[in-house]
Amino acid sequence: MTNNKYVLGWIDEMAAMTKPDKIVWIDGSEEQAEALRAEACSTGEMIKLNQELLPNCYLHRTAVNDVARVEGRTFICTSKKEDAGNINNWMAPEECYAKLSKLYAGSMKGRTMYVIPYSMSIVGSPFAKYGIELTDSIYVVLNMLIMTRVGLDVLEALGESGDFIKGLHARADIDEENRYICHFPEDNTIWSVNSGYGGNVLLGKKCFALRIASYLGRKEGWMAEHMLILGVEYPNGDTKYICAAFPSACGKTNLAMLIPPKFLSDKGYKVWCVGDDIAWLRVGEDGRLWAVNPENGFFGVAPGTNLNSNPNALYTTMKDTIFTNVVHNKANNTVWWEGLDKNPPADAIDWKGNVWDYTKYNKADKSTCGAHPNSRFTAKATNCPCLSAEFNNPQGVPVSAIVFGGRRAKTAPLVYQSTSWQNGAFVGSIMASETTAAAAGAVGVVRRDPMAMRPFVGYDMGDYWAHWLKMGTMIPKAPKIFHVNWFRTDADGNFIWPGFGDNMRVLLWILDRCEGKVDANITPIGYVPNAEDINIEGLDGVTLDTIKELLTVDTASWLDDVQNIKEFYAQVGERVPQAMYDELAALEARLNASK
Ligand code: OXD
Ligand code: MN
Repeated sequence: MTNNKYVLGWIDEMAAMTKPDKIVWIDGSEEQAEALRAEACSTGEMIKLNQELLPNCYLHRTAVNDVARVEGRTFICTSKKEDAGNINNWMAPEECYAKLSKLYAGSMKGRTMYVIPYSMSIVGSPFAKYGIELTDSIYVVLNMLIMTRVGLDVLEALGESGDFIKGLHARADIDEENRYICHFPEDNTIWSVNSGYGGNVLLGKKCFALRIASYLGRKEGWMAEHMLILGVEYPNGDTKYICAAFPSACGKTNLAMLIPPKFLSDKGYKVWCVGDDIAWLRVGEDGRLWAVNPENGFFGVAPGTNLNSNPNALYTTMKDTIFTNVVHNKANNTVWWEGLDKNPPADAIDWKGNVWDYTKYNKADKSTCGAHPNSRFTAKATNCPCLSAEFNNPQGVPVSAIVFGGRRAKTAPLVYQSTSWQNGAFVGSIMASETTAAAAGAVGVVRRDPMAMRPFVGYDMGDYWAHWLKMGTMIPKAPKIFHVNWFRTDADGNFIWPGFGDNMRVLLWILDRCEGKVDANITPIGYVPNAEDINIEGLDGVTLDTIKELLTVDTASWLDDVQNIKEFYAQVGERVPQAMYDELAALEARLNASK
């Protein structure tokens, strides 16, 4: 397959440790993929679904103890602890290699090691980075075939170079006590063991495209961010691009595939999805910031996806999709999940593989769900009805606006604009979400999740902020930076803003600001719209007064937040850039002055 001595030497070394019976190279062909699907079905690893209703779709169940990313068992292994920082778990590289080598030893005996050459972004693009994942799981191979660009052209593009990310994954015993997701950014290496869950084992995604890539981006002068990318097409055919970062459960996939309200689509407005999870950003020769989605598919959360919340996602999953941990509807051999529709199947198997009685389902008790709350679909980007025509453009798309967002019941207004790149980076650094009454635990507890990257920065968080500040000096025509909050509630805890497709109204204000087409009010936190400038045409129950309420800046709750931010900055530690402290002090002073 290749004569690359770095590739071959490394595979020999890993095989000597894990001792597979066989080594199989994945070539990206449909014939090989089909043979692997058949093999996975013959062993029960996957179930072939109704091929008339869901062509080329399969169902997989993970082990019951293995259903999500495990932040507590995720490590950044830099030689110096302080380079991993206080927010990450750290282990010394030699200690980690030694510990995990024992877990890998002989773990592939009786099994096959698959060699997956893959590219994040289009092979040959200035953004592209190559990886090879070694795994003993067919499920991983089939997911990687959807999520990344796999094939022999990657080996050709790599040539004789040793510049690739070495990923090793072994299922081992799926033992949660010995589950490790470890990153060695100084060695371009990822080791994952004892898991079979996507976020821990599809090494191109969080491990490479965020943790290792953020480290490389700092070294090489670019950025790897936990951001969706969407294009807003105007009736005259112009398209403007927005990147947006939200913590989990804040609707990133929904925003990326938004359907505009009817009065806007009637006029010719459209939204195009470039990506729903990860953006790689580089400064272009024209001085603008350009973005690609390095992935080739969507690994989306199934529950809650339906014809109202996200029809585009639902259509995307109707062929060529692997469903993980959803309900199996035995009557017609299809799938179901909570929030899909109001017709739970009567003859059903739950995500654990047990008979599921939907009449026992109680919304407040997650253990009665048929689908795991983090059940997923792995679906091809090219099956998405609103996929951008620029998705495969190796140069990416020019970014007009960066949007941060969180789930805040009171503090953050519907939208505000930062006053500069530095102030925008500060707004990103203080991003947060609050727990709601819907989740177990205290209401209103704030979790700070800077740039939605808390679990994904492959080095010290303070250094990451410094990199953001430095990038600002390298982009002559930098995007404007905004913050949105779709989740403000009234006195009874009801959401005030309708969200979903109506978020388009806010995106249009954001893009108007980028073009200098609309004025705004300066407040202590930044620029807030004039209520009249958020278009409420056709919105039921939302008046100008509602918008005014959504745009208020409550000084007292912001001053409380400032105290919480100070605690968080102290936790991030010594490497928080002085500029961030200056921004924080200036914010506090402006809030006090406005009392
Ligand atoms: C996540 C995901 O956990 O995208 O952020 O799966
Ligand atoms: Mn994500």
